[in-house]
Amino acid sequence: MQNQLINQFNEVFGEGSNPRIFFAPGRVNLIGEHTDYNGGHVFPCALSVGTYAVARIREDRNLRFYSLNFKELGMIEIDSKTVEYEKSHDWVNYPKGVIKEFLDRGLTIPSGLDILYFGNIPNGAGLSSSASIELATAVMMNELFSLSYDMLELVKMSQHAENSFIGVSCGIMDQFAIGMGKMESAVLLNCQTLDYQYSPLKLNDASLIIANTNKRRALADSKYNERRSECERALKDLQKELEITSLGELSPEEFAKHAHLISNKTDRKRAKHAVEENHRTLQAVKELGAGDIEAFGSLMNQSHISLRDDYEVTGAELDALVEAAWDEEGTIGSRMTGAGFGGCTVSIVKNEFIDTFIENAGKTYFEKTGLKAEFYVVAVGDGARELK
Ligand code: NG1
Ligand code: MG
Repeated sequence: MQNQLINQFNEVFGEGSNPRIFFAPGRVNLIGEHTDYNGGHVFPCALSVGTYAVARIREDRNLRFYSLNFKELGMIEIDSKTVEYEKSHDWVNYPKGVIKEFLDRGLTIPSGLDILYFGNIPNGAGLSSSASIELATAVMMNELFSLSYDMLELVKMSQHAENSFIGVSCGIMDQFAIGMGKMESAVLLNCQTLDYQYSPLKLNDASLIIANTNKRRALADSKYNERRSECERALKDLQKELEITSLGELSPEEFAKHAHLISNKTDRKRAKHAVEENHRTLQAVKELGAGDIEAFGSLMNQSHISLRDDYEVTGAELDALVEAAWDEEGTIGSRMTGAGFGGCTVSIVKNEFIDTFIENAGKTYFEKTGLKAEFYVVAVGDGARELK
């Protein structure tokens, strides 16, 4: 893979000194959905697929970008002193946003760069290809210009780039999982304090399977912001009597006691999900630690039901694929992952049933929706880094 990327780099940018290769994974969230921006916990892991950024220093001060995934856009060249958002630059806005973060922290780019990107994460599926591009760029800048920011700082810079440059008000989960991920582990992150702890993903004789509904998440952006506002309103109502700064601080019991303070019925349901999902996430990590995979799986199922009925972010396709998974022998748990409305599900399936799971769940899903699902047996990888 690395040699192939170098050859392709040389084809695009011309021969010269060997470029350096940086990699950032995609991520999948196992449980803790729509909790990050509510000050709750999430439990994602980094994947072995991700984004490669292959880069070489130039003699002038220009930045040249090229993606093997978007060849039709061709090469985009900008002056490193003027890094601005441009709609027509499409995917290049992600690396630009991150580079801008470095400039805003006082970096004068000492030399230009040629950068070739290649990603093997399915696009628009909720596996965070965008955060992956951001972290690959952040690590590249940090290493090439010997800037010595620590990974947590690069994570925050990438999230800030997505918020302010791209304009998506995402929580910190994606960038954190991608920057801080660890081989064979998932990470429990408190999104309010940024305290975190790794948990070995010991699934015994079972594996994680991601299934892409192949329903693009068209509505996700607007609904995402709508859910955020609903939760903010619910929090404001609760704050009339409770001294809290986020929904993540409440136990389900405390919430039940004070839920009547939330005047709007819909807001109440959204907040209920956020509080209970946060609690489920903590419980799930405990069960995993104790080796009770079945209990972990059952909490994944409950998470899906709550996202379907209370948070209302699943949609026909995600529901069909999860229900198909629930019906299969060997399924320990299954739920939607990411923002919802389309994208992927994540399941835990006993190894001996993986083949029949893929065949049968795929068939049932197709019969219900007319869409073909794609399945990936997950390899959990390390966080963003230079490949040497
Ligand atoms: P996805 O759908 O995987 O991009 C989004 C948010 C996360 C989190 C989840 C819901 C972005 C970039 N990411 O994830 O921060 O809020 O939804 O748990 O919007
Ligand atoms: Mg994204």
